[in-house]
Amino acid sequence: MKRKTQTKTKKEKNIVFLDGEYVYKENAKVSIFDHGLLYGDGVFEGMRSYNNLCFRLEEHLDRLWESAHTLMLEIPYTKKQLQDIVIKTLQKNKLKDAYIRLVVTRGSGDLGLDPRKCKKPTIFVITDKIVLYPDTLYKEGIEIITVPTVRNHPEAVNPSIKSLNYLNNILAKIEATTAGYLDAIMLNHQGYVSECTGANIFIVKDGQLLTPPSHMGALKGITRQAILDNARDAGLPNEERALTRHDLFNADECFLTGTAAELMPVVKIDNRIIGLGKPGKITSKLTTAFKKLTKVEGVKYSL
Ligand code: PXG
Repeated sequence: MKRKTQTKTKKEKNIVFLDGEYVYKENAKVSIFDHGLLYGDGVFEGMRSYNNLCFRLEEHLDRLWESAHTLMLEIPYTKKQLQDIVIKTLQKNKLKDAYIRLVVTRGSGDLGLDPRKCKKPTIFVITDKIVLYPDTLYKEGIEIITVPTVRNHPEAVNPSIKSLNYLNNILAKIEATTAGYLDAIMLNHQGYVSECTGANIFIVKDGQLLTPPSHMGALKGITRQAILDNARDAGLPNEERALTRHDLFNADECFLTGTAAELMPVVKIDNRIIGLGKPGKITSKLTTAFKKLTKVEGVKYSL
């Protein structure tokens, strides 16, 4: 009996990478003086692996580097080194299918917000089993609302920076969940549609696939790009275009995209039924094409 318990505990121990070392998650500690914690000063990526293939890992690292560059945060590894660290963390945890969180903070400093006080960035990688959304949401589609909190102005905190400062999105999420909805559509400071709290948004109108351009306040999502690539490959007309709430309400189809959710059909927005009120045909085709892509695109690893 005792032996059985021990084996189980050992098997379940999760290993994370933290500042050059692989440690058990209960031993992974960062300082309360870390500016990632004190100020949200840092960047991150949320990634996913499918059957030993880390989906578009290089693209995620490119985005991480771009976010860090804007914040003048120097990552003390090469992209290749960080890629190897991600893969090694997955291997150590024997994860075929995983959710991966890669975080780079400004590091530990004093209580002033001047980043020069922080001598070296804190870097960690967490890998874990992926928690999937219930199947019914994909089959039936979800209902979401627009909320009062507007997306960050690009000249304040540019939404293209995937920073640790998610308060803008969290405020919108609170507004959605307190109203009884799963997610919120955020409008930008001009009233145009930007994105959801952790996902990009697409519509289909008259056979054309449309999504807001990043300068309207959308993160350049890796899934978003994969969908645009698939549409281009399939000859499906597509465009990055400014969208209003009116455009959403009168769309034939609507769906959200993100690493965790993949493609999530949307069937009602602010009480208006979208299209036929059920997941659309093009959404379904793009879902199939995306699933295919997750089988072939990325960095392969063995366990
Ligand atoms: N917009 C925002 C604001 C995001 O945070 C996306 C769009 C979609 O981007 P990707 O590259 O994932 O297609 C995101 C990504 C989570 C979680 O735990 C959130 C994201 C990614 C992974 C996990 O809620 N957001």
